[in-house]
Amino acid sequence: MTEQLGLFDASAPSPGPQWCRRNGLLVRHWPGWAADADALLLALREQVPWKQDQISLYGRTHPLPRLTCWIGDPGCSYTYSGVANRLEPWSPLLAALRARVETAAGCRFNSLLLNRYRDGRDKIDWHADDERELDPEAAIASLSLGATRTFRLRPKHPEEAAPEPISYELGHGDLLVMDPPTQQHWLHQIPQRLRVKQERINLTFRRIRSEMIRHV
Ligand SMILES: O=C(O)CCC(=O)C(=O)O
Ligand SMILES: [Mn+2]
Repeated sequence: MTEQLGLFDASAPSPGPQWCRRNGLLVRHWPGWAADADALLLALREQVPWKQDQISLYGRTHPLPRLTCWIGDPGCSYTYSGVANRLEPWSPLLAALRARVETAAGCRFNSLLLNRYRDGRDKIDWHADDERELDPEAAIASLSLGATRTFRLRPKHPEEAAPEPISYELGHGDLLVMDPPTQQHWLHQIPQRLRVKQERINLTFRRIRSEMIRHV
């Protein structure tokens, strides 16, 4: 309770994260990190140019089961699951949020993927954020707003690590940082939760490798 109170007092040091270490995995979790989570959720719902992409799987196209938006510094394009994302500029709100997340994570970011899960039917399947554009030396910092959803991690090669999956219930305002080399050894997902009727917005701050930034 004392930790919770500290969150709303700008002069108090913010509580440290809860750490999880396994073979090839390092995760830091700050429950309730964003004291302004309500205002952020309302603003992002309205301000972000959300779109629903189509992905190609085995020659057929399907709508992605969530809405997305890709934000970044100039030249920071990014492709995943065959989807080439349209680059949007940082809004003042998101630029300020990036600075706060960088301070907590201790890492610089040049891009941001936003996901909007309209309800518990929307999801993201098992994957790692290990695309060639991403800097493997950088953390991935994830801020959750809105409905609480389960976030699971499991090793890419279960024979090399503890087989039991790791699970977080990510709530409104939680910050979770996946440090290197987590993306090289572990996968993560947000499974469907049909009983969840509220929406959730998630922001993952990332770093595109400098040699992949297209200077125009
Ligand atoms: O919504 C989340 O918590 C995770 C999103 C994610 O893994 C991604 O966008 O790559
Ligand atoms: Mn991911």
